[in-house]
Amino acid sequence: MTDIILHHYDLSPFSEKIRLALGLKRLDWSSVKVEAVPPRPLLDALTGGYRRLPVLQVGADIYCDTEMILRALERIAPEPSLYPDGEGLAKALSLWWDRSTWRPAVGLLVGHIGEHLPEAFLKDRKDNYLGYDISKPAMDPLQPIFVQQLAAFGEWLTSMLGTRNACLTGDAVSAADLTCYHSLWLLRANAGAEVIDRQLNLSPAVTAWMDRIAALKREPTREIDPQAAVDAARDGEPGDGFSADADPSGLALGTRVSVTPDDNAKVPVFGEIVAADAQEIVIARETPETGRVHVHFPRAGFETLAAGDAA
Ligand SMILES: N[C@@H](CCC(=O)N[C@@H](CS)C(=O)NCC(=O)O)C(=O)O
Repeated sequence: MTDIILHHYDLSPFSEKIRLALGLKRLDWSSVKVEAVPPRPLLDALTGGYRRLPVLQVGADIYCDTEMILRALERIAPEPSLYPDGEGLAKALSLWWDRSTWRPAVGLLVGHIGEHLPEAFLKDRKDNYLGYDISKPAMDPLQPIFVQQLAAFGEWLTSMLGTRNACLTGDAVSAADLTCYHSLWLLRANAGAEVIDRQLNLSPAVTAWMDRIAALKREPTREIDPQAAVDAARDGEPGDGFSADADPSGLALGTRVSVTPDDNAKVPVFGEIVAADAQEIVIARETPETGRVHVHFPRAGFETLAAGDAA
């Protein structure tokens, strides 16, 4: 099989979610380390400008957003499944968690280590990603709110673990476990587990569950540079077998569209639809560096519109 390449950086919690999924499925993978602050010209050439991380690549197929990446990994290696209790609960829980915990988690993180964050990082996150100021002076007055929110959600995790035993949706690890773990991991990795566990009053059930999830992690098989990833795309033939022609809004294959996240980092990616259904859209793009690539996005959390001849 063509190499699985993950574009990521160490302290990216969304990337940690995928590193854990690769571990759960015991897949070998190649790592491309990306700068935490753009520009990232070679990654942009692959994605068409989608600016968030992680991004997964298999040859000339590029997968944006962790929801899409998990779907791709499930296609590559169906067992063990990321959805042992069905997709609906795990996906709904994941979307809620990612969206509800991101601001309090980032805010609390800044409360602990904000003085070490470079000016360029803060400016980029405000202007191009989150749209709000995450500097320490802006976040410090809000610390009580962040603790309140995360502590409330922490109790919900305890409740889920109490009724479902080992994991959040049942006995086996699902995508929901990897998602609900990742923002707590970010906080513990930066501020110390004891500090965070105490501050958020995390129960023994939650901390024991976190230890079980952490044990899944699998290191990459190799590090490669971004140019090697671009070469892999250029040498590859796009197409991973997903070929649906079932866009729920009636967009036809071949239509030129823009695909844009609906929450943050709202950079549109342009291309022609090559496959679509209610869960996934794939658009074709071509650049001299990469050749023809297929870029895959989830539908939930993204907006697709016909783009005419724009961009
Ligand atoms: N919904 C996205 C969110 C990804 C996300 O926000 N990732 C963070 C890093 S953990 C990011 O891209 N931050 C801005 C950046 O690194 O440029 C997903 O599930 O992949």
